[in-house]
Amino acid sequence: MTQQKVALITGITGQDGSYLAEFLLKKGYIVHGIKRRASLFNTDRIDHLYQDPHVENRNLILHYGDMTDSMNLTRIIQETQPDEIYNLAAMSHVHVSFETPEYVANADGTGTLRILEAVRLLGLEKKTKIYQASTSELYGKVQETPQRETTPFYPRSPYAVAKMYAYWITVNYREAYGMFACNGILFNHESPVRGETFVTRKITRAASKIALGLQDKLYLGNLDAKRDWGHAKDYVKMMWMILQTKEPEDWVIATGQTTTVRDFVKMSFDYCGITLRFEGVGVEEKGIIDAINENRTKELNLNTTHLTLSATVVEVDPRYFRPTEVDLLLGDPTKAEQKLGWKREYNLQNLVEDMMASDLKLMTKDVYLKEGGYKTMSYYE
Ligand code: NDP
Ligand code: GDR
Repeated sequence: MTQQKVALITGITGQDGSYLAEFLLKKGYIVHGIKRRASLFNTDRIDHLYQDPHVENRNLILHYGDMTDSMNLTRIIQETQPDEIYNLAAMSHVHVSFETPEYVANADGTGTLRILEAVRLLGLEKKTKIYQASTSELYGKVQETPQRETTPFYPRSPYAVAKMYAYWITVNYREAYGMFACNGILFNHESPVRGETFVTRKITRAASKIALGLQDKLYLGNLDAKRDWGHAKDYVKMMWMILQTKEPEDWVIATGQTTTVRDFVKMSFDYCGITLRFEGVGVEEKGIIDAINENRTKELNLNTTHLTLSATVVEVDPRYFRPTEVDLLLGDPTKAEQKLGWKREYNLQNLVEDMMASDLKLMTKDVYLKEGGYKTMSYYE
């Protein structure tokens, strides 16, 4: 009988961590995950995978930990003796990283060093393979498009600079100590469980709420930014494939298509039967309702009677502009497709549909609560 493989996922409570945990459990892995202590439950995304700690032979085991605590990380790695580590934990919000630059350097940059060094100190260099969650943000200011493994980096945020350190320390440990350590340079990937403050989820939640009569307007920043958006489900599969190769290498994972934030907004509202026209430039720009497709709104059971033609539902708010922006990301996944046979299941239209269907379902619950006379109450009332 072959022994069950053991994986350790940092950032298991995040978007990618939850999809990856599910994927690895289906493959028969024992999955250990590191979660942070929080004052409220923070395991929503993996609750469906949860196994009662009182039951024996569990395949999913959670450990308290933090990327800023090397003793904790070393102990967990020693106890779990993983065959594969997926280092996904990070403060991953680019805009927030301008507010917390030192913390980001510590958690996202030095945190990666802590993992690599723990594996080395524990003498696990030849056993444990390491996947590092690198990012298309490394390309930052456009040097070349499409961006591929050989494109020079030009990071544009404290987040990207910290991730650049993490990228190179991963390469360095591979070259210096012969470790199987790889970077997946992943372009933006989204899903129904994407964090609510990333632009795609902010848009799909707001479009759903507006169509259901729960919200009037959506405020956004730079509508001209272009991103290469894929589906997280397709991307976590690739993380696993990267660690199954013979030689450790770095890989770009992308769709090869780029779209503006503005077009993502249009596609999301379109899903609800609402056609948007954009008028004005820069901070004056507004998304105005042009037409409502009655058939579509009926089919989706939407309450669009509150929307009038010519109402403004999207406005630009400069508070969401970044001190330095990444204008254009467009990846070239040729290496991954040709050498690993990676194929995506989702295109952008499928991604928008998946996110919108899920958010409409979620927000419909709020409509029922509102209609039932439920009011939000403070704990202290
Ligand atoms: P999320 O923000 O959804 O998840 C991040 C995870 O890291 C959460 O589990 C979070 O815990 C955890 N975390 C944050 N700080 C710490 C810390 N100090 N110690 C321990 N855990 C911590 O990110 P994604 O799932 O979207 O991304 C996964 C990784 O991939 C990240 O490293 C991100 O930078 C990178 N990446 C993401 C891309 C994307 O488009 N999604 C593209 C390219 C790279 P908690 O739940 O408690 O907050
Ligand atoms: P990004 O994702 O910065 O690319 O990082 P995000 O969704 O935050 O922004 C994408 C683009 O949309 C513009 N934008 C807005 N962004 C947010 N969050 N909120 C807004 O209101 C808004 N309006 C416009 C942004 O300026 C930007 O150009 C994500 C994260 O997952 C990183 O961890 C990961 O490394 C990269 O993707 C690849």
